[in-house]
Amino acid sequence: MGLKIYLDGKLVPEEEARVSVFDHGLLYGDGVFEGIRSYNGRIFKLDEHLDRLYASAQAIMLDIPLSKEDLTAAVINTVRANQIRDGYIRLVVTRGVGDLGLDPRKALKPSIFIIADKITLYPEEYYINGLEVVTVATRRNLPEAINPCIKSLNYLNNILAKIEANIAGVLEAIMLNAEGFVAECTGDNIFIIRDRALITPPTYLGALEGITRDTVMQLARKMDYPVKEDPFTRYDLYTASECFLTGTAAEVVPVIKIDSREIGDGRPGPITRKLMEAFHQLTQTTGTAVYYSV
Ligand code: PXG
Repeated sequence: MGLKIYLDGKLVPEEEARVSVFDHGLLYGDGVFEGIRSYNGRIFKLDEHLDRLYASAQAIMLDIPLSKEDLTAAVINTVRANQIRDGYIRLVVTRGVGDLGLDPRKALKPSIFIIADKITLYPEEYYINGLEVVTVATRRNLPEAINPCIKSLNYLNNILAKIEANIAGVLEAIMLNAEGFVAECTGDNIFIIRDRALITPPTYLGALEGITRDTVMQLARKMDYPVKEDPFTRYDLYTASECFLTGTAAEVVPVIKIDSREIGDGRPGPITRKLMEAFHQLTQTTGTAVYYSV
């Protein structure tokens, strides 16, 4: 499609944007990434995404070879070079080229690439009618093994859960942690609503600190809904009055059926719909400007 890709300091045509078969990002999933949206010529929550990227890199002892300032400029330039207004940005930092052993010390220079592309939106019907999801057998990674707060390139845990969702014929899977508490979905955080209060699992149970999750919590507090980060189980899912998922790609999407149980009255709930609208407003009015006149 003729995209220009940022690769290690240069914008190159997509046909030339290649990484080595010896890159440890490919060989071992050794690297970190972010998925970011731009709306109407502005990059949404860019600062927060970059902070999380550096935190993930810090946790795996990966030195990102660019300052936050320079990386910010690289993201903005890539979006601008591709003339994207409403788009999806994938920012990836790999351990770089090493040898066939997994020792990261052999990979001397991390590689950075940025893809800015048009976004494929989820079908409108899911936002209007809500989503059906299932809980799956694959448990979310133990925080003591690979902490789900690290947004690493190693997504096999999530992919195994996604395969279970595919087999069940639904779009998302709810993953529990090893103790049976609800953790998150394969690429989304989860919220339930009970007695007007939003409840989402604390990240220490095994969830990414989602930027959409944080944004929705802030919006809900402003709208005077109580917000709690509390452990909950499948029982709490089934008996919630509302349920929704959050993520950069999905935004805020209502859930109306879980493991064949109808949630609430089986339609997107009123608080979920208010939050969807508030989130939409925020995406249209805030963010880092890419173009000189937005
Ligand atoms: N949990 C996980 C495991 C994620 O990967 C989220 C929650 C939501 O976080 P944000 O910050 O986006 O609100 C994510 C991020 C995809 C896709 O193709 C989705 C994500 C990442 C990469 C790809 O659906 N979601």
